[in-house]
Amino acid sequence: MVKTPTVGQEVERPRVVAVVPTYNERENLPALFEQLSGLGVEGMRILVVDDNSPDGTGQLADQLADRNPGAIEVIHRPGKMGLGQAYVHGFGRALELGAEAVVQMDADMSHPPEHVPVMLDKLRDYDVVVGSRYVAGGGGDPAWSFTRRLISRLGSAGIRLVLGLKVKDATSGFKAFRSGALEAIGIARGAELSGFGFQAEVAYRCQQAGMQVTEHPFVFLERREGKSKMSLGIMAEAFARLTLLRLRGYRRD
Ligand SMILES: Nc1nc2c(ncn2[C@@H]2O[C@H](COP(=O)(O)OP(=O)(O)O)[C@@H](O)[C@H]2O)c(=O)[nH]1
Ligand SMILES: [Mg+2]
Repeated sequence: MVKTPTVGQEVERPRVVAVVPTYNERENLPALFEQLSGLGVEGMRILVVDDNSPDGTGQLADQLADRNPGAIEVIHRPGKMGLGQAYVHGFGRALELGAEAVVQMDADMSHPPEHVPVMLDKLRDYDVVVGSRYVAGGGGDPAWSFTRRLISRLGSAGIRLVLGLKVKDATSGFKAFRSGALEAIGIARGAELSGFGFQAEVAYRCQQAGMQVTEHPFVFLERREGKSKMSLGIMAEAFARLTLLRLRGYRRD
């Protein structure tokens, strides 16, 4: 931890910020916090971005923050504004805090925390490390049905085609960034897509900005607690919007 003196107080500058958006993740947050803080990553702060979860996740996060000063910080937003916007908000704060690296992960334990140290190590050689189900050693939840697998594969393949994306796991929301990469894509100015489309948009913007991107294999685990917020409507909208994003990208080239 680097201590940065400010007027009248000392603010600790975290080296790594793990941004975790939450909406009704009461059952998952304590375990995630415990696992992440048990990794021994030096100077890591967990930044919870809660959208006023009706189940009280925000208050629970506050309690964790009170008990563990400096290890966890909570952004409270007034209502549900979508996962993409929550990440934009959290990334902006992480850059403001002066972190060297930023980790992006969901609160529902789908992204196994034990991969975080390796992903951070790989940032020595790359600007962005994408946790990937579709490189050797990675995979979908073993409990997924054939249909679920097919949808995931086709979705990713379709998005890669639409965007001309080199990353194989186009919709992965498990990533590590050098802060410079988030600055290079101007993330603080916002994102066009939400939901899983946001993940593809960020991967595309990193590629367009000439960032060095690698994929790190992991096995995605479906949430055991709480409910998923994915829907067919979200999927269709994401495809339409990503197509527009690509067309605009062409025009700029
Ligand atoms: N702050 C915030 N977090 C959200 C919102 N929607 C989803 N999340 C969180 O984003 C992560 C991924 O959501 P999830 O429903 O698991 O998506 P799925 O894995 O694609 O089914 C979880 O940590 C959710 O709690 C939202 O509107 N606001
Ligand atoms: Mg999930």
